[in-house]
Amino acid sequence: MSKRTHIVVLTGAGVSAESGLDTFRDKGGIWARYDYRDVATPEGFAANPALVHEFYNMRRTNLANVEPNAAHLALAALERRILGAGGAFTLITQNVDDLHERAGSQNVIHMHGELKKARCAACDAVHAWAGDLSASVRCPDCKAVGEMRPHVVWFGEIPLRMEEIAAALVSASRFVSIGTSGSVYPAAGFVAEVRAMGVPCTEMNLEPSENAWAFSDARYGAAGDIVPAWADEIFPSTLRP
Ligand code: BJW
Repeated sequence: MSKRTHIVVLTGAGVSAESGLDTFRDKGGIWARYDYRDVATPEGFAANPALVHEFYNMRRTNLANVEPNAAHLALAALERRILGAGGAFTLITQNVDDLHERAGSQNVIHMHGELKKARCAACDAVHAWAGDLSASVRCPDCKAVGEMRPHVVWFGEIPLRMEEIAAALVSASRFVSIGTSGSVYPAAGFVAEVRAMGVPCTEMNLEPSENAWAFSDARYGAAGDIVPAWADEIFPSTLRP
């Protein structure tokens, strides 16, 4: 393993599908049941905060009843092996669940936020949040009532930690996208940025994504099958304790 090895992984909802969390755009997915304008835009939240709180409360509750799957575990094991060999590993996720952390991943960039955090729109403080949110909740910091919102990135808002992501992308020696439809920007544009620097880019998904053309190679199948197999190829015996 060369010291210059830096694997940058981008994950989307498909990596958590086998854990039992719904994806957004698959048949019967979240956007088949909810209009994204109602629950995933600042305008939707302003118009009907109770609906948005109910949507995220339900997803926070669901999260307590699921476990990381073989893909999450393989990524955490691969990170340990690569760091142990002196390489670098960056895991960027669009997911708001905490399954990568629960699988043991050490450094996860949640570019679309985290279900288990809440943010005060009045003072901007971010708090760990395990229970329900509602319009009557008080900010633990500034004590404002009705200002707490899910710490997630809605359409029209700027994703989080973009400077760290940009730095990771320019130093990547391989980019791997797992379980994302490639339909939401800026995440969907990462592959083109990295490919333009001549870096190999691999797509792993159930089916070709909307930006499949931009990758140098692809593996199609369930993340729980193809991610552990790939991790073991990159670093033989990754999955042995
Ligand atoms: C499996 C599997 C298994 C299933 N194994 N695979 C026109 C052109 C370009 C851009 C725009 C435009 N108009 C507006 C925009 C910008 C907009 C955007 O991209 N819109 C598009 C819809 C066109 N983007 C934004 O507004 C973003 N902000 C922004 O651009 O700010 C400007 C800016 C950026 C940077 C610098 C400066 C300025 C914000 C986007 C926020 C997205 N928020 C959401 C909801 C909030 C979080 C939450 O509630 O969870 O994030 S939307 C939703 O989509 C969620 C996801 O993170 C995101 C991506 O979805 P993902 O993960 O790809 O899921 P799916 O369901 O789409 O795909 C799952 C895939 O898995 C499928 O392909 C399956 O096949 C596969 N799969 N089972 C492997 N077992």
